[in-house]
Amino acid sequence: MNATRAAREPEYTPTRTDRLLAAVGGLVAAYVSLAVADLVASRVRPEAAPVPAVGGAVVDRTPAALKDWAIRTFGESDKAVLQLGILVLLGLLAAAIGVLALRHRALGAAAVGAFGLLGALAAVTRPDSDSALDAVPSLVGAVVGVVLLYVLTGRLLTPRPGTARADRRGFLIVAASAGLAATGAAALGRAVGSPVETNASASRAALRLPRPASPAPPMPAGAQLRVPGISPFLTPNRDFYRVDTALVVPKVDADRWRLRLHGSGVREERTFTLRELTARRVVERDITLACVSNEVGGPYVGNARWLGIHLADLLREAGVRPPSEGGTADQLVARSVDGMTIGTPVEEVMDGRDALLAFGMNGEPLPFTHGFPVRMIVPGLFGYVSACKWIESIELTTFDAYDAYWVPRGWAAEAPVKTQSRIDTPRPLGRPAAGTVMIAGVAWAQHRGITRVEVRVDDGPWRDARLAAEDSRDTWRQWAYPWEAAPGRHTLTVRATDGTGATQPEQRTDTMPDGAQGWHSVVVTVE
Ligand SMILES: Nc1nc2c(c(=O)[nH]1)N[C@H]1C(S)=C(S)[C@@H](COP(=O)(O)O)O[C@H]1N2
Ligand SMILES: [Mo]
Repeated sequence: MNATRAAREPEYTPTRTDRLLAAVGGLVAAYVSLAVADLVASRVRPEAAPVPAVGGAVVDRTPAALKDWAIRTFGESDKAVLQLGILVLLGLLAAAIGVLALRHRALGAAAVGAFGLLGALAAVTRPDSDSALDAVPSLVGAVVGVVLLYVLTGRLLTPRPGTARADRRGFLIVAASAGLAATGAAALGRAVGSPVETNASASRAALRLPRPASPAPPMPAGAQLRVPGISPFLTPNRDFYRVDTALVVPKVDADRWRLRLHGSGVREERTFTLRELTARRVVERDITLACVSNEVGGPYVGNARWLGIHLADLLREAGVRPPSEGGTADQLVARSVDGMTIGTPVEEVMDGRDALLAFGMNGEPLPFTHGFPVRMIVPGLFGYVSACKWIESIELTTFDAYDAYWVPRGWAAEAPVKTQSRIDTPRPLGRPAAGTVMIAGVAWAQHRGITRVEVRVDDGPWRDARLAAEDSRDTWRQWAYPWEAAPGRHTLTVRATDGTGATQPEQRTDTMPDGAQGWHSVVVTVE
């Protein structure tokens, strides 16, 4: 191999500076290649860009415990951290490939091509990919990267005329021009906007939410306590937690969106447009949604006013009956446009609770991050077994026949919410002044309701907190307790009792496999 190269290229020994430049060349080739791939993807399908595609493949293969750790450690930045990690790794490899290319030009360029193929492979094997065209962004990027690295390395392997040194100037000119061109093209692409995004945003802006035939029952005046620092009873959309596996938020064009209903017990497969759904009997309900990955005292819970239709009506019309009425399907599997699958018990969906196909959230169409155009919401079940965002199909099947996304990853197939209570104020390690200090927060046990909240200071007796008025048993309930605080360090603990009379157990458990339990406490120093 070396002999052939030596035969074709002049005898020449690269210096350390040349090797450093070669590493830079690898980085530039990778950068330009990714920028080009992103630009192409933004024209067709942003999800098919190489980094989100590879990232998605990594997410799907990440052990559940690691994913749970990532979400606990990085919170809602977990996706950014993952993509940053991929970029850093790619950068290191790209630099190494650049150096390799100096020894073997064709092999280095081929290595860049191999990464392009990896991106293409990841893109077409994503569950939401339905076309081989998803390989195109990575492939186009790869071709550009291969050619660029080959050209750049060529500059370092060619002595500048009349000297014995590499053509570093030529290298720098090519590298800088390619880098600038790619950056310019990417900026232009962003300025023009992606057609995918434009159509989706236009369809969302054009959506007029229907008036509910059954509005949310009037919220009792006392549902919202006036205590500074307590979570507001209704969580504004911008503050509502977000948990999902989507590295690129799906931007669905509502005009082209369809919901497919099929499976066991469905008389005849049906497809609905958004217009058909919003023209049905619309209901509005306040429902609290919680994530199974929420640790005791954690932030992954929110309460919103949802607008949608009763899913059970749609199912009954299609011929579906719950198992208790002899129906054959006990699991409803919702699939999303991004390939998520979420399995929900048919019995719960049809037992009369407000299981919704929702299109409105707090008075506006669902935000893209929360599932536009339509998502599911089922009071009393954790999000991962009920709240499919960007839903595109509903299949009636059985728990025996099908495991939804999180089940083979170690999470329970069925997961009703655990009763939880959280101290919002004072904050952990807070330093309130001595005197009357309001201890306050929220407690939730959706569909069972909260009947009692108790607070304990240090090892003292449990005292009843004042409960805010109940909006519905599907929503969380605020609570407050005026504490006569004496100076010093104190531990404040809370526990709630649900509508069945069960009090939260003291013992803390893991979020895995079906949701954390245990009492929340905070330590404060009264001054
Ligand atoms: N398509 C899709 N839907 C999804 C998820 C997801 O990863 N993809 N995550 C689920 C989980 S785990 C939760 S807790 C809720 C969170 O909904 P939110 O992001 O609107 O709060 O969405 C559920 N629906
Ligand atoms: Mo979740």
